[in-house]
Amino acid sequence: MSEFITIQVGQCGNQIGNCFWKCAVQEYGIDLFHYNRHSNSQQIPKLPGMFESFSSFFCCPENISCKSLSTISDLESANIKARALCIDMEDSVVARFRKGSLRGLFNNDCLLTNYPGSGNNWAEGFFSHGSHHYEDISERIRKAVECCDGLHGFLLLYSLGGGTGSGLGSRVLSLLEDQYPHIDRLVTCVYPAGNEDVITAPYNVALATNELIRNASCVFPVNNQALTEICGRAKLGEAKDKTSRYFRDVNNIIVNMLLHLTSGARFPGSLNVDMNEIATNLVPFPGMHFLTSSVSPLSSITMKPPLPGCTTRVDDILSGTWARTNQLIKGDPLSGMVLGAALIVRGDASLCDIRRNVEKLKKKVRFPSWNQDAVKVGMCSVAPPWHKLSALGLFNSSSLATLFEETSFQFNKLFRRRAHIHHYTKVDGFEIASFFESLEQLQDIAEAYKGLETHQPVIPHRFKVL
Ligand SMILES: Nc1nc2c(ncn2[C@@H]2O[C@H](COP(=O)(O)OP(=O)(O)OP(=O)(O)O)[C@@H](O)[C@H]2O)c(=O)[nH]1
Ligand SMILES: [Mg+2]
Repeated sequence: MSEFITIQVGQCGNQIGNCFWKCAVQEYGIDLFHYNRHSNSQQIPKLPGMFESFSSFFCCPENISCKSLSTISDLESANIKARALCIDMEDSVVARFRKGSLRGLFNNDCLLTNYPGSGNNWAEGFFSHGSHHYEDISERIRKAVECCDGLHGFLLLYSLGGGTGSGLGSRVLSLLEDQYPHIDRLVTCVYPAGNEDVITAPYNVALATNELIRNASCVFPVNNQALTEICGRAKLGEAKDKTSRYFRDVNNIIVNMLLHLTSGARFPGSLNVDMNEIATNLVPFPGMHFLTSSVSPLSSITMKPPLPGCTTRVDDILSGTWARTNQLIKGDPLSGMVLGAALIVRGDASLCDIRRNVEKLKKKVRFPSWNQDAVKVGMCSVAPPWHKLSALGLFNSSSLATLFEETSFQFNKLFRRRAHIHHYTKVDGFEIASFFESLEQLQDIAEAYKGLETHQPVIPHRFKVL
């Protein structure tokens, strides 16, 4: 069974992580809301084949029958631990793992905090905290890796707009590339909405994107603006502000995508897609490994029974994966050239249903001339809790060029005036050349994606495998 170690960095990374562990536990039918067995609790049904995969996310002592686990206190008594590393350079968010309802899943080796954050400065995160904690982080990762029998990948969670997630997260990513080059590094990163209060976000985003191009195996970018709009459409959270309720709702969407993404590696299925098949099929050129994602139906993001009236029609659910409105990053992947696509279906659908919808999708997509058949299909038999069927769409599309162009544009607005750069250049280890390099890298990848539109991909020298 494939195992994953989740590494969550900074406020955003740990808030997504908080949501991730709650949903992951519930996905295995563990009652999150009742500490002890409770006769009236609305139990999530346990499905056949579910528990064989418990060790994908959790480190279980030998001789534990996972089938007998029903509540959080059962997990505690069985000494089950999350395969996780929660890092932040302040304490408030990680404290929830120490004190919250899931505290039994995290021991001290999982939790690393400091004071007082990275002040929205990538260089502080990457160099100051990154250098100070390098050995410690490396040692904690080594211990987590040692607890695995079949480690498939690291799931990294962080935002790109702040300092700790983007800077220290990038440093952890480069450490992993260095020390575990053959293990997948799958990064889910949050691009800011554009109307946020982190003035230096364009620098942090550009510097961190440069590292993502160089060191990640696959990146699943999400964008707070797209997520907010999805919440509105799914009739979640009225709150428009950055309240904890708002973040809980948007984070649920990201987590649902991640659970879906890893479902084929965790649960049985008639046509299972392992994670490495996704990268092999969807990433034809090194560096161009940014995949847009979409979840359908939107009701599956809530971890609650669907509201009456929600669609259960297979065709509606599958076509939802390529609807512009369901994308976790702003934009329409079908508006560009699609290098590769994947449809990962969970639950009750036949191969015939899926083939019919793949044909529909193919009619809407422009594929490159050298790969007209680039849709990978996965079928996993375990649907998300409360649902009979759900689907995840992944696209490697040239439409992402706009994300990189927009990032360069925002970066240049500040950099043209050299605004705020002294905060970065005063950090030991940071050189102004990193700004130029990041900008060049962003422009290169935008060009490479745009080149696909004209069927003449211009793959920059540094993306090439030599
Ligand atoms: N989706 C989502 N975005 C978040 C969340 N928390 C913060 N953000 C976004 O993340 C960016 C700010 O980054 P943070 O994660 O708060 O910063 P940090 O990594 O802790 O870094 P410093 O606080 O600068 O040390 C902004 O774009 C926020 O909108 C969250 O829980 N979910
Ligand atoms: Mg912070």
